[in-house]
Amino acid sequence: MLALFPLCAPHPHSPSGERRTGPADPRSRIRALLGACAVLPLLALPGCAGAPESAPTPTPAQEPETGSAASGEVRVDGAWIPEPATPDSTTAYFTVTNAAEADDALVAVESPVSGEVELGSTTETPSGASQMGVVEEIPVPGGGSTELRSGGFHLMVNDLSEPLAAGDAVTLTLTFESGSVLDVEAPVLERSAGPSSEDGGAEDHSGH
Ligand SMILES: [Cu+2]
Repeated sequence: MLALFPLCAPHPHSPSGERRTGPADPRSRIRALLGACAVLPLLALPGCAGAPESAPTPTPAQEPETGSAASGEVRVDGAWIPEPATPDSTTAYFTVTNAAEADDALVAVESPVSGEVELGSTTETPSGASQMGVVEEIPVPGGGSTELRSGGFHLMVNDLSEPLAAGDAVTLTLTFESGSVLDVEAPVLERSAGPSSEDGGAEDHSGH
């Protein structure tokens, strides 16, 4: 074994890939085999080391892709729509930020896929039950922000003109009291994949 050991290192005179054409010498054959053994793991290593960077490994903790838009002092981030649980309606969630000093409010929303978008609010009654209703406006304080989420303010996207599925995107046109109007592209995500609710999902609005 000791006599063969030096042969394990790549042989300077026979680089890998070179094929010997001379008479079959059992020792050179052994050398070629051992050379291949020694070189192959070295070649494999860079591939292994590079794998974590190049391979797209989905991490569950990663926030999904959501929509953003800005107009004047108002901006919208984290816009998404849960995949509809019923064929004709769903909800929409996002966060509105108001950089102006004066208070503002979201007063109207339209979408090409919806016959009617309503502004909704879910509140908790003194007895602890949650109660949903339509509101005239969703206030956004000056220098502050308002999060539309499951269990709070939200949009009800009613009368869907086409079936929506995860992977689609919906344009929402938001009109504010200040006069700002902005279009935000809200992706449709699986209900459990949404970012803006504590339980990681969307509530059922079929009771509206
Ligand atoms: Cu609602």
